Amino acid sequence: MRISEVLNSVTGGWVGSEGTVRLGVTGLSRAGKTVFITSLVANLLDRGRMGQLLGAANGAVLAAYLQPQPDDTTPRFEYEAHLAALTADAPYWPQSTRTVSQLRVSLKVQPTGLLGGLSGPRTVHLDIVDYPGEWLLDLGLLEKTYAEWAQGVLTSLQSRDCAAGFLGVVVDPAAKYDEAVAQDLAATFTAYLHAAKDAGFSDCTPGRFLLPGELEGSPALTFAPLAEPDNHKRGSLWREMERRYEAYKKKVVQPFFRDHFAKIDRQVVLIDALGAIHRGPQAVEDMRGAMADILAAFKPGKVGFLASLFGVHRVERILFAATKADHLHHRQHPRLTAIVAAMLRGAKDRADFSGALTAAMSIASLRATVEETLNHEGVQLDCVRGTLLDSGKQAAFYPGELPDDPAKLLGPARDGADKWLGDDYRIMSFAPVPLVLKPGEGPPHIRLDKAAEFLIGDYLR
Ligand SMILES: Nc1nc2c(ncn2[C@@H]2O[C@H](COP(=O)(O)OP(=O)(O)OP(=O)(O)O)[C@@H](O)[C@H]2O)c(=O)[nH]1
Ligand SMILES: [Mg+2]
Repeated sequence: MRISEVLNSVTGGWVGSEGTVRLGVTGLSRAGKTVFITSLVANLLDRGRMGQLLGAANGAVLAAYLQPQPDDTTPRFEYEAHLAALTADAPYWPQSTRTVSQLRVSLKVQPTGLLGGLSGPRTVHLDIVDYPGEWLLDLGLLEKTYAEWAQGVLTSLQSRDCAAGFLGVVVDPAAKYDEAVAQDLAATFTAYLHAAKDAGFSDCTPGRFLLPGELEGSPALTFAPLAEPDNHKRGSLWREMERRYEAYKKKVVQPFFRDHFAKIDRQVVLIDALGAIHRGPQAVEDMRGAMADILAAFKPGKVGFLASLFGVHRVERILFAATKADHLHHRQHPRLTAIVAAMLRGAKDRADFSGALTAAMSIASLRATVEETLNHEGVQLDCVRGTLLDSGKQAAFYPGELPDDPAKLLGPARDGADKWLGDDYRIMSFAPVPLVLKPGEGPPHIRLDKAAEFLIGDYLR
């Protein structure tokens, strides 16, 4: 541990007039992490649209600026490139990102309140860490042996159509290890994981099989679950698979937890709830499962276990934010939030969670639509209008009416329905709009300021 980390753990992040808060930003792929961080940072640098972030609204935040990040070996979040994409004359959404990255924003804060005036300004370093939600799901592997993991996976595969290819590969786990067989098994297992993810399943471990990055083809990513044979002698296929599974835990999962997860103070989990609602009840139910799995990573008991391994400290606040709320007229936002809040409650029950402060919200990191009410055959429809991503044409769009009572969606999802009764929920892909920003204004958003207030507001007063 470096001296600064020791000091941080003793002082809660404050050393003299400087403090550090680490904000983890995660979510499954395409949830909206990159757009969230880019817009958050732009709106912290220019705070004209951050009225709900108290420290920005009351002037306690005197200045904000980008600084070199503290971790020399973590890639920097490519803020400038992503912002350039979103603010180009013909704006476009940033590229998909595949690894962990980090950015430091430093804020100069003059504390307000009774005693605030007595102390001088202090500096809050906000270290934002972007990492794929898929990596969090690997946490469970640390507690499981290869035999336990393999048995769990093989059991869940039995009922999944997309597993037919992998289950069709017949090998004798007790046979002598053969690299060609190992590679074939790993390839068909990886193909299964991709198919399972596309079908909306969330329990797709090992997460790095889906996002291998520079580890592609390495032995730590060339294994698959095998039934435990009575006899697994040295040199058997089973033994080699076990060894690679342990290498995956040690060389891939542990470093992620030690270097990134272990240091997070505040966490936002972004979820594309509208996308899941559009895909149907099974996707919604699966999202609830994924939220429970993600929340389980922050369970006090689990954190205790990890702390004994890596010195993990407790995450104090977790926000579950439904992204892309600009696809809905604001009249429906409370309903979207209620659905996410109900999913969060379900996830909390399943994760047996009582730890950090949690909240649910609907946000749009970058607003790409305007609202419009149309009269359709005598009925008023609350629509959103934007530029369609495919055709570049302007269109007004009515996504359908979310129910008042979240149980009307979550009930059928839990009961295994395969489509919604009655209403259908549609979704459109909108392109970002060309922006004309006044001095001091960040990009337009919906409730990004409220999200920031929940996550870091207490540091900025
Ligand atoms: N309308 C709208 N679309 C959004 C918003 N945020 C994200 N999107 C859409 O969601 C897509 C994914 O957003 P990203 O921020 O790249 O998502 P990510 O989680 O970083 O995705 P990966 O890097 O692939 O894991 C974007 O390309 C947009 O199409 C938003 O605030 N409004
Ligand atoms: Mg990204």
